[in-house]
Amino acid sequence: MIWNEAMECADRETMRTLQLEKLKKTVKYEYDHVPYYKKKLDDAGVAPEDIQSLEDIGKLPFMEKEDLAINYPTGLFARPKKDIIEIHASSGTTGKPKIVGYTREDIDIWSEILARGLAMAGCTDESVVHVSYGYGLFTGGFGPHYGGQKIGATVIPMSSGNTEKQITFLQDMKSDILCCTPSYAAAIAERCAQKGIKPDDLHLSAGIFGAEPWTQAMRDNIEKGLGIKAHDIYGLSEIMGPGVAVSCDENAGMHIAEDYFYPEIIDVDTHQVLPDGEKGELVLTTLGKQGFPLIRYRTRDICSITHEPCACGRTSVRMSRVYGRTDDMLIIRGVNVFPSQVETVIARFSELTMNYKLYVGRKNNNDTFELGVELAEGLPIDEMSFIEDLRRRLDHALREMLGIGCKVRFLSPGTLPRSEGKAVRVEDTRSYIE
Ligand code: DLL
Repeated sequence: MIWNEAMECADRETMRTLQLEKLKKTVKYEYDHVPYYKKKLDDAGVAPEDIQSLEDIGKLPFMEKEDLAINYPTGLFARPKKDIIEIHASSGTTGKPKIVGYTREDIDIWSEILARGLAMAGCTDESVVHVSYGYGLFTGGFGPHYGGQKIGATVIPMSSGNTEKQITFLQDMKSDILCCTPSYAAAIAERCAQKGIKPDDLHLSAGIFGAEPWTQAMRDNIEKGLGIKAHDIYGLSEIMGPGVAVSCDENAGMHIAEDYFYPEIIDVDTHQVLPDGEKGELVLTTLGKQGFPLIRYRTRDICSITHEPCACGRTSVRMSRVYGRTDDMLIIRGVNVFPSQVETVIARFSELTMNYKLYVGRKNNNDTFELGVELAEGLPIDEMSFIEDLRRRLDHALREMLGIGCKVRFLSPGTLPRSEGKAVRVEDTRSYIE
């Protein structure tokens, strides 16, 4: 079901006209209400009146995580405290969290975009939405909570953790939509399998998974394990939280709620705006957000966008899956490595599970790079030749994908801790050694 046809299926000209109108307002609003932003524009020699077309957005300076840190905790809020009705936060680069504030209008926007996203997963007022993202300062819980309520569904605010209880609720409350991180969905599926609970014993039809990068292979795994259709949901606290973009049944990228968020893809080095289809860093501008608007915010997330209309009927711009973050990118012996590349290789081996961890360190001034990965159940692990052959094939595939070698350690099933929120896939000890 399409929740808001007027916005999700608008023709390009209508959308661009609306976006320009909202962009002009946003720039003027920030200029008038946030002294730091006024100074930033003045220093750049740009005035709000200089924005006469959508392309003029390129004249505006970028906002970055450092701008948030400088203005900690609420220096970038555009509204007085009495108008802010909710606060969330996520961890910041400098150790201080990034604090974000919402007015009532902002919560309405958040509810609206999540209603759109949940509707993409088939949610109606008959649905039971089981939310296993953490509730609290993290935005993962409250976003789908508000969206589900807006649709009129029954929302279960489970929060994360206590997998046994999660499964009991899923079964007894006949939940049909599950919201959590993909790694937690995989952990729930694994636990169900261990308990002999089959997908048909659950009532789930769809899941909305995000907050961390995941591969198509991981998606296949979860869909099979829980007997559902998996949707990808993207967002970040600074911009709103989850719901900035959600994938529909076509599984062909995530529809950005572009009447509220204007996307650009830039080249990380030159900062030039890239055309559709090219991978670069996603830069987002909020359109209409009141409490904490952000203009040209550098997300650090790497993806591409396309304006091609989708087979589902929606015309909204779509972003690809997130391939990684510029700051997640590991530089090992001078080579750029993303954990998602390793995951893609692992997925090709039926002998391996998706439970893995990368260990990066330094020895004798050389980077060390090791992969710990759990083996599937029931393999002839006592046979030397079996393990040797597996190691040889995996070494080769990793080297081909990454361009560098990676030492492999096979782990018994169940060795690595299961994540209930965002999975920690990398342990990089290099900075501590130096
Ligand atoms: O993770 C908001 C969220 C909650 C999104 C629940 C989706 C579902 P933060 O904690 O501020 O907010 O982290 C934002 O998480 O910049 C991305 O690097 C990453 N991220 C979020 N969604 C996805 C996704 C929430 N679908 C950061 N795929 C972002 C890949 C994602 N990475």
